Amino acid sequence: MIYFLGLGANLGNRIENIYNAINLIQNISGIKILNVSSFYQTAAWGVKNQPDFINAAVKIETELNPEKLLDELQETEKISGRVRREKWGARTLDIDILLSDGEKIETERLTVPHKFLYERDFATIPLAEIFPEFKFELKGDEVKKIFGSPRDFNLKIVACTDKNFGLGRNGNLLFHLDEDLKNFHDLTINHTIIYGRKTLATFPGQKPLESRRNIILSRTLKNIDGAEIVRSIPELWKILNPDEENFVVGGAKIYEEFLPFASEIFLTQVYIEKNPDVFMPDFSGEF
Ligand code: A4P
Ligand code: MG
Repeated sequence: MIYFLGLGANLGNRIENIYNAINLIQNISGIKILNVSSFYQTAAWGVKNQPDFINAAVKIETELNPEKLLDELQETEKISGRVRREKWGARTLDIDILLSDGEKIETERLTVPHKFLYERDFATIPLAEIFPEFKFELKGDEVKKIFGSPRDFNLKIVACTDKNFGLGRNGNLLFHLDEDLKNFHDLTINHTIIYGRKTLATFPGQKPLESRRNIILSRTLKNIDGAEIVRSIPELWKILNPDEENFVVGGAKIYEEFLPFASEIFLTQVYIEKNPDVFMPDFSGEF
C-alpha cells in the first residue's frame, strides 16, 4: 500500500528533527520511502501563540497494516522526544497519516484520510508537491517553502550496470570500460562524490579519489586521508553544499538509501550478461 505522511516540528532544531524523522522512517523494516517533499515554514494552526512549524510530506510504500504502521510512527515520534501534552500544542515531531491509495479507514485509533487534511494548507501544499493529482482548495494559511530539504541538494546518482542491472560481484565492479571511466571522471571531477565503505574498496589503492570532495557514509570507518566520514544521512545533509554538484556513486545499499532524494540518474548499461551478486535497486518509481 501507498501512504502519504505529514511531518511537523516546531520545537528544537526543527529542520534537523525532520531530517531525523525521515531517517528513522526509512529504517523501519517493512517501510520504503518513495519521495519527500520540500520543507515549508508554516504558521501554527489550531493553537496560536506557539512557534512556526516546519512541515513536509513523505510518500511511503509498506506491507504493514494501518494499525501497525501507526504503532511504528508513534514509536518514531517517541524516539524523537515528543512529549504529548496539549492538543495541537508545540512538539518536536508529529507524524500524521494523511492519505492512502486504499479504502477509507475509520477505527477508534485511526481516521484516513486525516480528519483535518482538507482544512490545513500546511498538510495539503507539501502533499500536492509529491502527489500532483491531489485535489484540494487553499485556505489562505501562511505556508512558505524554505530551502534545506533533501531534494534541495540536487543529488545525482552515477552507476554502471550489466544488461540485468547488476552492479558487482564479490565486492568488485563488473566493468572497467575506458569510455565509462572517462564519463565518470568528467562528471565528477572537482565536484562532490558520496559513497559507502565497499565502494571505497573498489577505488585505485582503496583510497579516496583525487580532485573531488569525498564523503563516505559509514558507521565503522575511522579517519581516512582525503575524505570526510559521516555516520548517518541526517549528518550528511548538515555538511553538504547545495550549490555544489553532488554525486552518489555507490554501492547498492547507498543507491537504495538515496534514490528517494535523487533528482537525476546517470546510468551506463552495458548490454552484456555478467554474473552479478548485487543489483541496482529499482528506480522506476519516482523518475
Ligand atoms: N489518529 C487518528 N487518525 C490519525 C491519522 N490519520 N494519523 C489518532 C495519525 N494519528 C491519527 O494524535 C491523537 C490521536 O490521533 C493518535 O493517538 C491517533 O490514534 P496525537 O498525535 O496524539 O495528538 P495531536 O497530534 O496533538 O492531536 P491531533 O488531533 O492529531 O493534532 P494534529 O492534527 O496532528 O495537529 N500547525 C502547523 N502549522 N503545522 C503542524 O504540523 N500540527 C498540529 C497537530 C497542530 N498545528 C499545526 C501542526
Ligand atoms: Mg497528530
